[in-house]
Amino acid sequence: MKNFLWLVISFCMITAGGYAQDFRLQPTPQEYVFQNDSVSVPQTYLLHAGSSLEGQPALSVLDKLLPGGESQASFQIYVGTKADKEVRKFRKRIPDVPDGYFLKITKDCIVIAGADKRGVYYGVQTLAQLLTLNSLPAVEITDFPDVPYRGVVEGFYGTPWSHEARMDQLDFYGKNKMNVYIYGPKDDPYHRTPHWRKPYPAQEGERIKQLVERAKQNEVIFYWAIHPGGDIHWNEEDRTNLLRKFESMYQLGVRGFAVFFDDISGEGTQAEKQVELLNYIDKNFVQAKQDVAPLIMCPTVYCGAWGKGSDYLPTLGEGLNEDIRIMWTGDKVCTNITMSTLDYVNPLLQRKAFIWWNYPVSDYVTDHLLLGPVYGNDSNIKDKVSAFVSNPMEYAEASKIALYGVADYTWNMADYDSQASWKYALKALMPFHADYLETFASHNSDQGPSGLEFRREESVSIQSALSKLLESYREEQKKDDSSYWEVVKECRRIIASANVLLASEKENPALYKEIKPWLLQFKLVGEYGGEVLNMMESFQVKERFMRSYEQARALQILMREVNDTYNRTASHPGIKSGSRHLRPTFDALFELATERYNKEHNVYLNTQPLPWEEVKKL
Ligand code: LOG
Repeated sequence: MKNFLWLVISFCMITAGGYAQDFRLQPTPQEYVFQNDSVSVPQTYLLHAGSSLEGQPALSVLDKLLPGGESQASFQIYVGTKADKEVRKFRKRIPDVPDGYFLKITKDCIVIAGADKRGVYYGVQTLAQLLTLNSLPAVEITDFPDVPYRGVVEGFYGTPWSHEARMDQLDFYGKNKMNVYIYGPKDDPYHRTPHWRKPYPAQEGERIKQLVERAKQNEVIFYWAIHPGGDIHWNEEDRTNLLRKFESMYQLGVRGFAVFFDDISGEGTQAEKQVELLNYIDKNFVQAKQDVAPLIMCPTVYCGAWGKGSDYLPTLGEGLNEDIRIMWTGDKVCTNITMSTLDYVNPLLQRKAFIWWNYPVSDYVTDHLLLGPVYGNDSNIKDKVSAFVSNPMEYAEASKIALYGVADYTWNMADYDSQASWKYALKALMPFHADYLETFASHNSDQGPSGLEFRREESVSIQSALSKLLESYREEQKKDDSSYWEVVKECRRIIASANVLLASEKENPALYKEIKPWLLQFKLVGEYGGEVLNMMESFQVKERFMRSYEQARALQILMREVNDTYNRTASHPGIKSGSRHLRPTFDALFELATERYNKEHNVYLNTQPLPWEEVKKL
């Protein structure tokens, strides 16, 4: 399929002028052929819409895109599902996969034929992307997702997303062809202990209603999750409590339900009891209602690290009704999803795992932003998973960088290119300053060391220069010049990026608000690097060296101050930036340069850099 991508890019370069190189369909379609021809966007057209689409989001989005429909026109638009006669001629071209669609654009017509309503909706979304080009290309696209359910589980600890952020996320999922959102923020008291038994207060209930409505408009299934395991009693009373809560959510419009048993101990963890309850809910609520999506459960043993060999998972696998989905985070809490974890767990679950991917969640490392590419998941697991949802950061807008990648990966694994996808994600968030955002994101992607031991690459493009510079300076007492200048340039780029992004609030105010403290820290890291590099250059010249030394010291203090001022959450408070490679290298160079200066001038300047925060004594 990659050839086609090049085709599309070169085609667009010819036809769409300056904007062209930026174009790409997201998520990457399965098959597409662009004819070297463009179609003028119809001012008026005759719409032939299948009756199965009446009142459906596909039609309202289409109408917004092309508002010129009339009863007489020479341009025709045919839209429908495979059940509709309007697209009968194209039935053979429709992929036989849920959410699939066939899209054809020619000089005199557009055809959008979906395997189902959501498929048509996705066809319209693809058309919407094509309409951003200066001229509409003639094209044939046959497209469908690799993974049937793709999306997000808002399942982290910490400040839940705001209502506005959630509304906006649902639009983002629709555009990126993700079809599931699971509501389960750990710190919503009505999701978990203490209030899971109680209905939401009226105002919050009203918001859920709005979310359900917005999800519908975006062809997203809105799941609401309950987390009763912290204090559930396995008796009639609590079973009724749970069903009553579900009923109250049903009344608010919710048509997807989940029950989470993660991170609990004691009575709630018993597999047999969980099975009994879930099968009961499945029979008496989910099946009985008839318009509710399959039940999802998160087990207590939700990853390989939690008790391999126990009979917990086989009990679920054997006992749970066939249609109940079971979540799984992989071999560990936070890790990439591999074929081997699925080979292990699917037979135990007696079904395909419903993947809960713990990335870019940062609740275990809240002083870090995770803005890097989505990579590391096996590309051959599409047939082994029933769904793949990502658990994000409490920063909704910043999480879109990863979610864009997840949308792309889960749609088309074989063609997924993590770097390319990441760059387009950055463009989607900040079209005018994507390069600056890239510099920032590339240095703010690793979690740092943590109990969960999940790490991400960081500062990739400058890593080898950093280590070469440090090695040469340490071993040979002489710095490697070309790496030195490369790092100098990178420090300048860091400062410039931080400045530009700090001055670009309006381009993406939500993102700005979330990342601002890290931008302040990032700028200081760049400035600190610059001063340390000056120190290396000037250790023989007292005055010059001292000026940089004092600056570097001041910047160490300022970095600590930013860390001490912002984001004072209970666990891992503060703000870290460039912590995997930049800061450690600059600290090591600071030490070496000061040692060298001390030797040269026979003085005793403090060689020890001030760490991010006071090191706690044990
Ligand atoms: C929690 C989740 C949390 C994540 C990362 C699951 C199934 N549950 O260790 O709420 O966001 O880890 O800290 C979890 O992952 N438990």
